[in-house]
Amino acid sequence: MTSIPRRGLLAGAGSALLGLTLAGCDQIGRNPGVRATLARAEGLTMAAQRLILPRTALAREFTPADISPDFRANGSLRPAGTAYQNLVANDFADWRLEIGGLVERPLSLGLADLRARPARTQITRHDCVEGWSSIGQWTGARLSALLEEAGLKPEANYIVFHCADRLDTFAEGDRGLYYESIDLVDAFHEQTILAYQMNGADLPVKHGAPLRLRVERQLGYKHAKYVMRIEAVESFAHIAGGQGGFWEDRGYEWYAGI
Ligand SMILES: Nc1nc2c(c(=O)[nH]1)N[C@H]1C(S)=C(S)[C@@H](COP(=O)(O)O)O[C@H]1N2
Ligand SMILES: [Mo]
Repeated sequence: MTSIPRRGLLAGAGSALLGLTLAGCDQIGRNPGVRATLARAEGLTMAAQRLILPRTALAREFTPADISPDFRANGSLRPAGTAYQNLVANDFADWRLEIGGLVERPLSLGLADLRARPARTQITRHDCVEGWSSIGQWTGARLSALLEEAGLKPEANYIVFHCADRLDTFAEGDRGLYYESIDLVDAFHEQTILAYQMNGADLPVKHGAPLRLRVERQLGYKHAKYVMRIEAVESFAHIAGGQGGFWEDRGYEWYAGI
């Protein structure tokens, strides 16, 4: 097995051969959770490492002229139940995002708190497995900064997004609720944000208000809308159907790279 030092790989082969941005390298190099993931990957062959590192490359970004005049909405268009309707009625002033699980400092953040955190704006193409694409501009809090603030414990391998909507009204308990999960490579990706704005305005209800995930290197179903709670976990085997997401529990791939 050929294995090469992580630093050399990130600084040398990483940026030169794989086109990583320096910012992306720094981000990943600084984070303890990602360092741990990469440390585990040190035992992998160079071929296997090359499969992991290109995932830090950026998804294509577009110009304002490319924005779709009518971005499609899909899946849940408005969560049912009075709890969510009350949040909408009050312009989400009472809404809070909980960040917990395997973290040192659990967080509870309102929209004003999120707007005060490090942000990113990007114009990207959303690709749904059903065969349509739309281009939109998203502004949101960088997930990496929030996870650094909360402090991931070393055992954390995945970030789970728990949503407000029950997409399957026949499934029992948490099996009917929408949820998603990503690994730490995607969680610390430069373009992975929790968007509170779309095309320069507050995120509309049909697109996931008040907060939705943008994980630009993956297909549409990974982009959880109506995010209420974020949980760092070692494994997602104990959640709902155990496959890491609402659609994954129904046969979709967990890693939906594009
Ligand atoms: N909470 C939640 N998130 C979700 C869905 C959903 O039904 N509920 N649908 C997914 C699918 S399949 C797609 S294509 C996108 C659609 O996002 P949009 O409505 O903003 O186009 O959201 C994804 N995230
Ligand atoms: Mo989708």
